[in-house]
Amino acid sequence: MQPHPKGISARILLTSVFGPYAQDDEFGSRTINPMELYHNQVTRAQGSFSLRMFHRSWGIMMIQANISAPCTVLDFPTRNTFADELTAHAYDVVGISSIIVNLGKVREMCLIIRKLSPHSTIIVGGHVAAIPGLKDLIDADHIVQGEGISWMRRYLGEDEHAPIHHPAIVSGLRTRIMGVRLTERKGGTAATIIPSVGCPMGCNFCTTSAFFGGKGKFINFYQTGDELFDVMCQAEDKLKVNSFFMMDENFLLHRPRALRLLQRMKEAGKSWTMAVFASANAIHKYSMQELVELGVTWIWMGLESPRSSYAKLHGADTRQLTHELQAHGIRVQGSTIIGLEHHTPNNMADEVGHAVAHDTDFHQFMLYTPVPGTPLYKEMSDQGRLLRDMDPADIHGQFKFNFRHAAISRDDSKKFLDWAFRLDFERNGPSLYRMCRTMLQGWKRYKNYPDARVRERFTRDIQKLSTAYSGALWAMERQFRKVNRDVSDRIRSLRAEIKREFPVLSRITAAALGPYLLWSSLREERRLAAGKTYEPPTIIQRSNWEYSH
Ligand code: B12
Ligand code: SF4
Repeated sequence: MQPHPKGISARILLTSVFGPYAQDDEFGSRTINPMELYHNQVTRAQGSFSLRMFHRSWGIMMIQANISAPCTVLDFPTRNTFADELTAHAYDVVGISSIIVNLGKVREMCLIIRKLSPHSTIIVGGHVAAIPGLKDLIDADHIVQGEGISWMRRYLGEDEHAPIHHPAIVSGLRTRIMGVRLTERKGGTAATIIPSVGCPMGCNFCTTSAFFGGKGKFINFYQTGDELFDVMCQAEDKLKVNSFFMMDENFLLHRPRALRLLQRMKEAGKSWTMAVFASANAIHKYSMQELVELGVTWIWMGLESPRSSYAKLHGADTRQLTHELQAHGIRVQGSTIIGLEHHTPNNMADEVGHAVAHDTDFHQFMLYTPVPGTPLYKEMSDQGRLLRDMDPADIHGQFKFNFRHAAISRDDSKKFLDWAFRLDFERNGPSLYRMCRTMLQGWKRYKNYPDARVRERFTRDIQKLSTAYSGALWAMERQFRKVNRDVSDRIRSLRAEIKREFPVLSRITAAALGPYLLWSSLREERRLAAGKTYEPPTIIQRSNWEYSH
């Protein structure tokens, strides 16, 4: 790669792909593939109880924060705002960030750039770069595979090994649940921290692991607990937060770093909380006390199947582990793959039943999906089992298989997937209820804990439970009577337990807020039935800009 002749004087536009996203169109948007984490792949069958929120495009935010050139990040543009931005400023470089599903949009954006800003150099990065032969499918000048900060620094003639500066990132925006959009106040939403990219476990289907080096490899932005502590202090200061979404594929795998972070938190009296991704084998490296003191409140954990052979599950009874974590107030988000090699129409009921029996707080189901760059993709390709002529826009794990499964048809793959979501919802109830149940367990266990940091964070949680969440539970109990009487009864007994702990407050808020939330969630059900979808707002952020004119 030849560095850009203008170096850090080059004017850079970094953009995500254009929306709207949650609708079917010729560029690859799909109604079932909205730009939302929970509603896309976790709570999507939960109707008005689904947790709705958007997440910024962190990859380009990280790149922007680590280059000295004048740079604009354009997040969630429409085709028009993208065209306007291109023509309003003479960009030397336009970088597009995309994943594989959005290939059609990248192709279109390259065409738009060539037309409206012909002198711009086009760089395409993110997971889309793993598509074999991509350079022949789009009109770009550079296709960047893997880590982009160091690439962009090299391209602009900067020191690629300089320390990584972490931007202040609010983890989610425009959160909605039960038909109500939550107010966005400073400090109200967790900060996202990205300690590393990739995962050394190298599960055969895992695209993030493969993209950043595969088995045994990953890229650490922050090696030590001390560095991480400093980054978190900065976010705490700028965003006034005490909760963090640790965007690291396997945060707990790096035990010395996590324990050093804990030590620093203790010394500084930080009552922080953390949502983390971790594999079962990594969680087992910690005692419950360590996790609780570290502030872990939410763990995203792969459950796959008791019969799968993934190293990350070795020695793990994931059901027992889930219940133990919940008993310590840690919300568990399980993740289960539908369509593993050993799955058949005959054993799917047992396999999904096993997943649902975990009774996690949240549960993601995802189709087994060979994606370019992964060992699974190579294996399927070598065996001639990949389906030809599939639109990449439909390969996102929430539609149908993109390969020939030994025992399950393509159409049935979707039926099993949809059924898994439904069963989890009907048997276990809304995730919001399950989360409340775990929070109460945590509070009861830790309200008198000797470490004040821990008591403080459980108190913060319980304040929500004794107020707003009490109203939500009141409404859920009523609304769920039609779906599953047993779940409705369980919600009622949770409410009774909360009332015993907070007799006055919970009663008042349930009475004041409950009927409103019942009404708003029924209204939301009607809107959803009429096809209502949600889109993220377009966001523009400029850096080093004053020097660029
Ligand atoms: C946050 C997130 C989302 C957000 C979207 C945020 C957004 N604004 O786009 C939400 C929740 C909405 C989402 C949705 C989906 N996602 Co998603 N998502 C992630 C997640 C968890 C984190 C992404 C992230 O910020 N990582 C940290 C940053 C630093 O890494 P990065 O983005 O890869 O960026 C680095 C490099 O890729 C590169 N780079 C990135 N962009 C650019 C641009 C340029 C110019 C250059 C030079 C370099 C470069 O440099 C960056 C720094 O090193 C990843 C998993 C993961 N751990 O990465 C999945 C992931 C990206 N999502 C994925 C998928 C499949 C989806 C969905 C289809 C849902 C699904 N069924 O799984 C939908 C698609 C929605 C849509 N309509 O587009 C896959 C992509 C697979 C693939 N090979 O394409 C991933 C990898 C998860 C996985 N393991 O399967 N997602
Ligand atoms: S443990 Fe999770 S993040 Fe790591 S390789 Fe396996 S699936 Fe990917």
